[in-house]
Amino acid sequence: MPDTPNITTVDSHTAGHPTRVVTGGLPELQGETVADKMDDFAQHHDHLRTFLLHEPRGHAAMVGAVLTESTQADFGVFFLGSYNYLPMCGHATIGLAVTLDHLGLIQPKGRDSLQFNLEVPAGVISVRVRYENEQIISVGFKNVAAFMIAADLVFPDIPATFDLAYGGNWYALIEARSASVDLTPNGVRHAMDVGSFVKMAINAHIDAGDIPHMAERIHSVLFHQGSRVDGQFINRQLVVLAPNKFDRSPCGTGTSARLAQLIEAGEIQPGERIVSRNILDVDFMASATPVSDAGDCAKTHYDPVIEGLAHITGTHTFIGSQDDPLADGFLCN
Ligand code: PYC
Repeated sequence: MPDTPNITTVDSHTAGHPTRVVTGGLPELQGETVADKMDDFAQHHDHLRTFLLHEPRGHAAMVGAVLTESTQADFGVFFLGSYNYLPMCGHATIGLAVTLDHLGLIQPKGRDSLQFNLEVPAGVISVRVRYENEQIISVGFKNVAAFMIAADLVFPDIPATFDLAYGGNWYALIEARSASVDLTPNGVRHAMDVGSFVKMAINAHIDAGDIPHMAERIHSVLFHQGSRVDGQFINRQLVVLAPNKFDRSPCGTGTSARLAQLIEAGEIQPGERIVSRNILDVDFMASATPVSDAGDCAKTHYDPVIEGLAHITGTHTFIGSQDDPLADGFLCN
């Protein structure tokens, strides 16, 4: 670890999942777009990702958000995962909005809502923050378009039928009971074992070219269970990202992919507002409508709107020292 300036962050959680927004101390990043800045960070400063997110300063599920300037939107941000970089992250977008408010970078000034645009590596999205008595009561964002790739895929080495969909990240979606996954805190260990095995197996099929229209590897496996209670569609879900990592929140990009799947399966109507619930019983509200002009793309695209809330958990000044043998961080699987 070279000499590290003090890096400051504001930390929050969105329905249980952490977001560490970097507010100062990073080297200047080169590049015109946020995606370029993310590439510059990945090429030249990746040790700062592991410094900030891995143990002993973080953990496998920690997500970082680097706030940048943007030439296309009010703010720019790219997302750091403990293993990778994310083109989009829903729970972290909600965490970022609450952090911008905490820092005074957005202010209600007597209004009951405000809106700003955010450039993320996957595109420009719009974010609406709602207030009551100057306190945030919800953060909604219109995500990048979501779409289905394929339904009802069956491969002999994969223990359940699955669908593939995009919602800002690439997902395999599996009905939880069909894979004997229990969507409760006690079911997490088993879900991570099944999910990480399935992710590896599907990516091997994608690498081998066995799945038409799918060139990208999937990021995550989403286990879901849908029901209607008094007419309200409740989508309970758990997203597995890695063998030691699951999304504690209902997952913004995962919920977006799930909305495309539900509409295409006729289980919900376009525009219908559903509950997307995590295993901790904390909810996002979500809906999606078909995109009026999806260009020449054969798949129907949907504009998802996801709403949730985050809470500030603290602020940090991280100090790196050259004689720390674990300055670059570590993770145990
Ligand atoms: O909320 O989109 C999301 C997300 C992706 C990875 C962790 N959270």
